[in-house]
Amino acid sequence: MKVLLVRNHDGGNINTRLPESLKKAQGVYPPLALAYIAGFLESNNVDVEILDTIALNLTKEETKKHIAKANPTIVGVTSMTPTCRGALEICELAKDVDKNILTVVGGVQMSVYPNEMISYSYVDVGVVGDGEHAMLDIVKKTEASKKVKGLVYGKRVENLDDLPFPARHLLPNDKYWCVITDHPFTTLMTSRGCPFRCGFCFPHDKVLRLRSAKNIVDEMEYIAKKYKFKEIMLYDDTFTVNRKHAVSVCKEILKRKLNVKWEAPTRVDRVDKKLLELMKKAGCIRLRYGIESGSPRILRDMNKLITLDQAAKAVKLTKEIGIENFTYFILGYARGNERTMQKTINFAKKIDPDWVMFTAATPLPKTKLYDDSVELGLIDKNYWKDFTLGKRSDRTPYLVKDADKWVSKAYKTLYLRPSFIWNKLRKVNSVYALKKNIQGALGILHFEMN
Ligand code: B12
Repeated sequence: MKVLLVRNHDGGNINTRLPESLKKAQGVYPPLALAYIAGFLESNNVDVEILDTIALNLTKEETKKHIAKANPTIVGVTSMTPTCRGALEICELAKDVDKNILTVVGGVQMSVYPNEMISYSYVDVGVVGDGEHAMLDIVKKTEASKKVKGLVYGKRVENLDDLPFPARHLLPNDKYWCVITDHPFTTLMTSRGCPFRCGFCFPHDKVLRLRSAKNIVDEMEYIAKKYKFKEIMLYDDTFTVNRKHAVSVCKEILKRKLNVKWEAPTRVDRVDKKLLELMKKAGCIRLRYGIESGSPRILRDMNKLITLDQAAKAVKLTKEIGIENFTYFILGYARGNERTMQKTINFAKKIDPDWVMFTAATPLPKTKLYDDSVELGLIDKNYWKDFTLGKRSDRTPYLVKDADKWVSKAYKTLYLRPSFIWNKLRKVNSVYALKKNIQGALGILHFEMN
């Protein structure tokens, strides 16, 4: 019995708000969910393989050949809503290879449109929620010649320490790269879930589940020895959401004198001087902050629960302590206008971030932003359902006129400042870093929203 887990190309993710030129320049990140499921299956003696068609840059034909060669009994594929066409493509290909292959789809999209996804004849099973136990159950039933069909609700992993480490040995680790990290890098999660309710974000899991510091640092130590990654990118929603948790992880790294460089996403209202100093000592080199808007009114609409003052202070403090900052902003939010977009660009300029990402607002399904957009008549209430069912191929509209042009303007304003370019060039310390900087710069100069 062999299980093949696949992460496929977007499959015409027409809703990405990243311009093609920057999409190419930003990098390719590991599919951690599949590595978790694979690790769990392996620890239960299941033969498992991961196929990442994005990292390997495979065509549809090559992917089909790969599936045939792997000769799996089960093909499992991960899906988000905007990338569901790519996931469906894999199920179709698998059935083309051998109609007896059991196709299983999991991932966020299954919590959004479960019935629509399994309405496709080539999708046998849809897993809603955590995939580890669900996939093992499916394997066991299939082994026992029991038929599995339809929706399966994954048993929630309450204690994340019980999970084996993600099976990174099944990933093409060298193929992952990121425009801002050193190479090679990997990703790691210290928690799952997020108690906040930002209006633009899919409220996937409100309950925060934390791993113990020991378990996390065991994983860091293990991968530092085995793979020689130069950076670890934490995939948590907000690493410092629970201050005690962040402190305990840092202290454990320091106690073991582990020399690791890591970066993490967090919130501007969840850092303070002492914590930042400790994180810096423990190897934190970069913090990513979602600031999202320079307009207090839009921040309120977003339910972001931060102030501009907090944002400016957090970025300043992070710089003073010697940790790089990466800030995110959304332009063209519902009820926004030229003034709010200009305010956002001005604010970004004012805080002078080390790295910044601007995206045009995308009303993802089951978000407050989507409900607001429907209410304002900006988007059809069945848009995503119809998208999932393959009934429409137009992208979600910009919620404010010319939001794409504003994104282009914002990137150019921030990245093409002489002081910014000079600062980046000053820090270039390798041919690899120079190449990536040039790639990034070309992404901005050739900017075109697709
Ligand atoms: C890290 C991340 C990324 C990374 C890496 C993505 C990747 N492919 O691994 C990057 C930055 C590249 C990214 C990009 C995008 N992302 Co993203 N991302 C996340 C984030 C923060 C964590 C995902 C993660 O790895 N979680 C850890 C794993 C362990 O959990 P998990 O993914 O939920 O997986 C579990 C279950 O879902 C299930 N499962 C998952 N896959 C499978 C497969 C099978 C077979 C089975 C049985 C089960 C199963 O089992 C897993 C383990 O229990 C989430 C937010 C979040 N906290 O979930 C957003 C999130 C998933 N992203 C989102 C979006 C929209 C995108 C983009 C589409 C945005 C865009 N630019 O268009 C792109 C798509 C790019 C692409 N082609 O992959 C949305 C999805 C919303 C939706 N309705 O689908 C989320 C939920 C953010 C949000 N809250 O709105 N993303």
